[in-house]
Amino acid sequence: MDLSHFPASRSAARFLIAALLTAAALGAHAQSQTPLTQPSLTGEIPAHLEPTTGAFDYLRRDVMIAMRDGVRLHTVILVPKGAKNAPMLLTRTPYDADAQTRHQESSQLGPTLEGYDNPTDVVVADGYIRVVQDVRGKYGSEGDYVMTRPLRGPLNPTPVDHSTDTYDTVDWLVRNVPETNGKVGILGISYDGFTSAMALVHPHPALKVAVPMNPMVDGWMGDDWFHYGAFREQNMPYIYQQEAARGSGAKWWTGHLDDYDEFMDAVSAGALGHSHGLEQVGFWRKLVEHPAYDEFWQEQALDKLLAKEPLKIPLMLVHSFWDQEDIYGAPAIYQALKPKDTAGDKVFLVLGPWHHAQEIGQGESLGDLKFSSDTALFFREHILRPFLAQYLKDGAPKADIAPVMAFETGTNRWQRLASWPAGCAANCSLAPTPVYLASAGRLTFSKPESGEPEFDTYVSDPAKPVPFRARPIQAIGYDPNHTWSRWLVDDQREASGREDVLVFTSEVLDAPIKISGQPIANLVAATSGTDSDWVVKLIDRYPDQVAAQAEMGGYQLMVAADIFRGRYRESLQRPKAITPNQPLLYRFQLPNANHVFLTGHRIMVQVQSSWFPLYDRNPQTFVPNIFWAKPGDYQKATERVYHSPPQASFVELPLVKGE
Ligand code: PG9
Repeated sequence: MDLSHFPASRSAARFLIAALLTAAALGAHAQSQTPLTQPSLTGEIPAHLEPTTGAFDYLRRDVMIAMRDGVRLHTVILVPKGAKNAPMLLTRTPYDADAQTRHQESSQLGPTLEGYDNPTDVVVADGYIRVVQDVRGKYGSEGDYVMTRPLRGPLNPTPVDHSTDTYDTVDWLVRNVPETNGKVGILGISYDGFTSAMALVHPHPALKVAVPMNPMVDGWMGDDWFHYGAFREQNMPYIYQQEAARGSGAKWWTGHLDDYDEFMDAVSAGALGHSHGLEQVGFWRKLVEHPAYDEFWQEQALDKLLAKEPLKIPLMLVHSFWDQEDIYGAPAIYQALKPKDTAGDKVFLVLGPWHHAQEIGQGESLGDLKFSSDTALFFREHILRPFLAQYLKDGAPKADIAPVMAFETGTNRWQRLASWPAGCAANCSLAPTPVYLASAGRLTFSKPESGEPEFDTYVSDPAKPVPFRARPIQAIGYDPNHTWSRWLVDDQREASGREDVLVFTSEVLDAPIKISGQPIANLVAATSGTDSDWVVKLIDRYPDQVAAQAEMGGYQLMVAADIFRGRYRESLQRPKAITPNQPLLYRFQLPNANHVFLTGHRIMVQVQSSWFPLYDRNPQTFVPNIFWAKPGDYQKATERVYHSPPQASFVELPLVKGE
């Protein structure tokens, strides 16, 4: 044996040799005593590994917090090391609190949080204690999961909802996190924006501020599930994955590259769901039972519910103009709550040029659109950060932000506004102004005249629905190779070349035109069928050549667009067959815009009858429930869009005058 590596001193070497000899003797003895057996080999993975986190700049605590009904919710608390009197920022999520607090395995809080839902720079810079909780029934939390669980009441007979769970959580946090100053803010995006808004109902006294970003508010009117009754069938995998398992185990399967083919082959959304066993999932059964705007939807529309509650804590609603998922929610809550804010110090609104959730990422561009600066960084640094600090950090100054901070697209500048819609800070007014669809593809500010052709026509064929974007159409996804997030800014040029899309274009503008608020589609249309969808798209048509950005030459940018299911023309609650070939008025609001059509641009309106496969196909034959339409129900229809003096179709623009 080479002892050269052992202790240098002689006595130590002697001691070591003696010890080795003794051990060998003992080993020989043991061998002679015991019968021959297999050598034992124990598992090497410890029952529990205690991470050594001495180098970390934060402490992590995983706790189970008991709610009033005894159900315990898994909650991750990340405390910056050395924190004292620090405020807490809470998010309540169905998307895995563990994953949201382990985006990267890092010893630093920033990279750990970087990702969904976390305005990381604000959290880190201002030393917040970050708290992320699994909602009941998902991931580490106990209890039953219900999709966007309604408030206690007719739809929820249990004693618990997101408002009570927030209350109980906040109560526990202020008693059990020694590093806190006792002030809690809640924020989150989308679903987590919904849970943040739910926290406004009977808030705990320690809850000082809420920031619902891109919240899901009314699943039927214009957020995730339907838009005016047209079903967003590309969300079916989401429903499956969200409810087929408590964790992330369930994956939707497909046999197609192109979602267009997948949904065409299935025929109806109901049939596709059935082929995937989706009826095992509770929320899917509710969806297919409630295709109309009945009590089920009305009684969980959060804007309507919040309108009935006292306004107790300040909130900032964050909205994205090109939100591909929840384009309805934030402005709807704003409209519901603003009248209650008599002192003007509680309801704040931010409107940015973003896709869903882009405000926590890069905000210099969206698709081909460029905004001249990082608008998302500006939001976080100059709007969100001081706003949160004002209510949560001891001694922080009042934030220097206006009640409405709105980015003006086209000119690319932030505006400070007193309310929404307002158009400008002073000396201007909003004048709802119709821009008329006219014959020969014209769009004019003057009413159509008699003697012109009375309508334009096209054939809507459910066998060839208009794709909502260029094929092959990806499934919804958020990886870097997914472009779903930016589809609302896709160039509409391809659609405008189709026989089944009507296009109306203004003259080249010789002065800028500014709109601020919700344009309203006012379509006088007839169908040869007994049901029909109507899609109206308000578009900024760029000049044929754009000097500063060549790829924008002739670009057709949607500024506001939506779909309306014709059967709900008279009542959103009770669908009715359409009388064939009769010109009828379809009037519906488009999403909010704060946009300048610049000199040299044109205003364009496109009309079509499908937006597939984001929205399910209307069979164009009236059936009681489109989820269960049969192949034979899908029929071609001849559509007419009228532009005669007594039957003028137009888009009412929220025009800003006199700025
Ligand atoms: N838009 C997603 C969603 C919200 C609420 C319900 C269902 C889906 C989300 O991003 O969370």
